[in-house]
Amino acid sequence: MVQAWYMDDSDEDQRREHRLKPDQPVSVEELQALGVFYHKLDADNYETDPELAKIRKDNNYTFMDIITIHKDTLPNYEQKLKIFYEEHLHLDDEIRCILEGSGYFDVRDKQDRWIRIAMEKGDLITLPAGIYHRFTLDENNYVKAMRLFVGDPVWTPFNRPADDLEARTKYLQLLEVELKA
Ligand code: KMT
Ligand code: NI
Repeated sequence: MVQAWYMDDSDEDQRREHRLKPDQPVSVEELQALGVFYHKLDADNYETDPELAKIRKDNNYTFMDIITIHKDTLPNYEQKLKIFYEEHLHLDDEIRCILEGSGYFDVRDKQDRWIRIAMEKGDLITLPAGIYHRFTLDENNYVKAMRLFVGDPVWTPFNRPADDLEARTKYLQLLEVELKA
């Protein structure tokens, strides 16, 4: 099962775990309450995996590509890593599945605390439009990930503060509904 935990606020290397002491783990159910969804897939057979086919069909994820983040293969590697780690949101869901390697997605909880989600091979995650988040490689410095999208992809990040965007206000409304439910 995917591991997630609350982060410390030390400014040491972003690629380290940054666990609190004592560790404060976060469950898949707690992630769900933030609108973050997790699935485990068969990363070795993703081209023929019926579960992935179903997720794509049910959610209309018509677009799919693969991004490899490694210093020798990704153009403007250092710059891209900086952009990925700036706190931002998108107008659409961000859907990623790890095919090789690993990395961390950090998301803000309702109290604006950082949760670190350790993503490994076969982990698929959906971050809802409007959630503040960021991504970093871990100390393995390598990830190959599938990106899914509804229609023509738009990867534009809106760095925080982006509180006036409709995607943000809608996300906050969604959280409120979930809180009351
Ligand atoms: C993003 O948008 O933050 C990324 O694509 C990060 C890399 S996907 C593991
Ligand atoms: Ni993003």
